[in-house]
Amino acid sequence: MIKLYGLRMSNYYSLTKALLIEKGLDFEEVKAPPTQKSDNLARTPMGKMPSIEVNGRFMSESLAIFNYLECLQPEPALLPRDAFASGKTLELVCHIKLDVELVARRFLPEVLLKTPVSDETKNQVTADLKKGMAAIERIAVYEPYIAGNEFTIADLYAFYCFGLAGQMAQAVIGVDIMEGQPKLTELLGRLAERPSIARVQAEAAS
Ligand SMILES: N[C@@H](CCC(=O)N[C@@H](CS)C(=O)NCC(=O)O)C(=O)O
Repeated sequence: MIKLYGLRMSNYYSLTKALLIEKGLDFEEVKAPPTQKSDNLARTPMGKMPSIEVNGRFMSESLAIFNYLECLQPEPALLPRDAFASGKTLELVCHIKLDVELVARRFLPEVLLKTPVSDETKNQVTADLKKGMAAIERIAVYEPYIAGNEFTIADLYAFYCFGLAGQMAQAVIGVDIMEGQPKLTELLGRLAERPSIARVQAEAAS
């Protein structure tokens, strides 16, 4: 059985758990905080969460784990069959991860540890977030899912990345990244009701 390492408070752990549920795969959750201890580094070379263990072998990075699970359990498919549409779906994932979530993550020290970030960081993150959100608006489809007419891995990244980025931007700079994004707001509300995501949220709160 697949073991999922990490903590339920993590957005990427939650995403990977929702993915395992979507794929209908059996898995076991193992509590493992992000540390630089050797046992954790053996599972995940940057010490981050999540990671998985399969028959004594380890893998980190949610997108790599997604690729593995998609090959292991092709149905239900979380990428479109059409080659170009599949690439476009992963293009969206990259922009959500790199140009929104990772940008807003620079506010984490202030939000989690109460260590204020500098005004320079605030200004840079404000500008970069605006650019990232505009980039996504240019390529998001919303018909009715973010990459087209099927639920895909990009919807999971949208749910778990925009949620965290939005909370951090609101807390540190008072910016609502969802302002002027009615389709994205509607999508995130709809995704919250999806059984996989609802279960992950409920279990994280318990
Ligand atoms: N690119 C990684 C990001 C994982 C990540 O940022 N995990 C956070 C928790 S959500 C973490 O472990 N942070 C602790 C650290 O950076 O040391 C993925 O997609 O899995």
